[in-house]
Amino acid sequence: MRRRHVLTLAAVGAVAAGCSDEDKAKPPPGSGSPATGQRPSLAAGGPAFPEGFAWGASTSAYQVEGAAAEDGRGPSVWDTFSHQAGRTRGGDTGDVAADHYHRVYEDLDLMKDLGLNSYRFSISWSRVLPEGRGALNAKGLDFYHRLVDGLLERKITPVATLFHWDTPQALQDKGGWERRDCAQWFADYAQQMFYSLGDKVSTWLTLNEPKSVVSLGYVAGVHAPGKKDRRLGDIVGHHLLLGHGLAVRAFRQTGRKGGIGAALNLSPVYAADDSAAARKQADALDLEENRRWLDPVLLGRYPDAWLDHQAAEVRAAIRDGDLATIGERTDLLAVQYYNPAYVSANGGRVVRHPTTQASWLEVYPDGLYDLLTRIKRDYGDIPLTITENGMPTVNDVRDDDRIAFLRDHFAAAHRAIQAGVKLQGFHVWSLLDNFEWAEGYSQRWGLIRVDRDTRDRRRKASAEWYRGVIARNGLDT
Ligand code: IFM
Repeated sequence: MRRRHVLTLAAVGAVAAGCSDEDKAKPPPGSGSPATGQRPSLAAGGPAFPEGFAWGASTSAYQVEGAAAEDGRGPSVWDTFSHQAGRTRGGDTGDVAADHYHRVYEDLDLMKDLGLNSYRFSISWSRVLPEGRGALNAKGLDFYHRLVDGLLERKITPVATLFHWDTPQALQDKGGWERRDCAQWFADYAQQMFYSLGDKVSTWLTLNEPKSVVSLGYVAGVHAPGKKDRRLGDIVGHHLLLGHGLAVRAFRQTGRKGGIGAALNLSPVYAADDSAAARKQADALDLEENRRWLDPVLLGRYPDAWLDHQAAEVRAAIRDGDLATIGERTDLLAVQYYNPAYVSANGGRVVRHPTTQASWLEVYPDGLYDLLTRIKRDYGDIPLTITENGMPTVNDVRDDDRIAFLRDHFAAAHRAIQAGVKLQGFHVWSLLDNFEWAEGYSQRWGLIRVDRDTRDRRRKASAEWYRGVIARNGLDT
């Protein structure tokens, strides 16, 4: 059953990736993919998920809200960056995005209609604090009250992310995350949110994908703030983690009920062949992709092998006591999985599976199983929730490729639950077609289609299919 869907998607992706059938059929060497015996039992139709499983969808503020200059919102680094010539495809910006700010009730009804019981969104720091610090902007905060109240009225659990890449420009002008102070500015803002919304929001995520901020914003320079300086990026990475730890501490100090954790994008890393050299490269890449984020947050330390390779400036940025802060106990880990990483003996990346319109998104659902079971094995039984997984499709509303993709990833998640992983939810990226950063509006990641001119919404086939999954709390046959 599962295999049929993988092949459906593979056929779509292979066109994009130029893969041969022969490549597709080959199991990846060293993949660690689960043995056949670990497949889910297909009771009464298809695999059923645990009672109370959170079925959700995710968005982020800059990608959907629009209303960039309304009701006192201050600019963020993404307003600045997207308005610079040549930064985004077609010069697209998030000025209007999916116009969610104005259509929030329509979107809430769409969520209800889908049957979602969880919705993960992010708060625009510069909407609630136009200067990044100081007095709250009441009108900006009101928007989040409307959103959260609307969710609760519809029995949808709000999951709020505090930082999804949109650093207030006013703080960036002072150095932003390059400055250690930014960690405290972030924790102060977080505390204001816990006090303002914490009687209604009980699940908080501190940072979204700090790895992407470093690799795309500071190494490749293709995301805001558009710098190309690895050392600076690694310092920023440390300050982000420090901000996470300080925000967790602030959460505990407020005495608010509920849980808090970080949202990390993680990739299982595989050696592309059986050689010792390839395995060594895979260990090195695993440090960058995974352990450099997981170890400090969950174990309160950086891996020695990672630290050993850091420049003196980066090591100097890591001060006594920082790791204890970063390693503050969290209540959950939000996992974002899109793709595996294969590495050859010479350190080159190898693509083993079909890709999608987003060329970096190599489709390998078993990678999700490997990732989740690895977290359990190496980090213990912290509750996990998947806060992002999905793909862009070029089809309009007949997005059968997205259905196949999601079905295979849900099945992998289910196998992980059967293997004992404490997985509590799955949030599809994304609820709506939205502003895909440097790719602008050229990629459509939503369950709901958003017309580029009118912003009218239309449910895609995947939305209808997802509604069925949620209703039966499990997959179909
Ligand atoms: O759109 C992004 C999101 O903002 C962060 N994670 C990956 C998604 C797809 O690229």
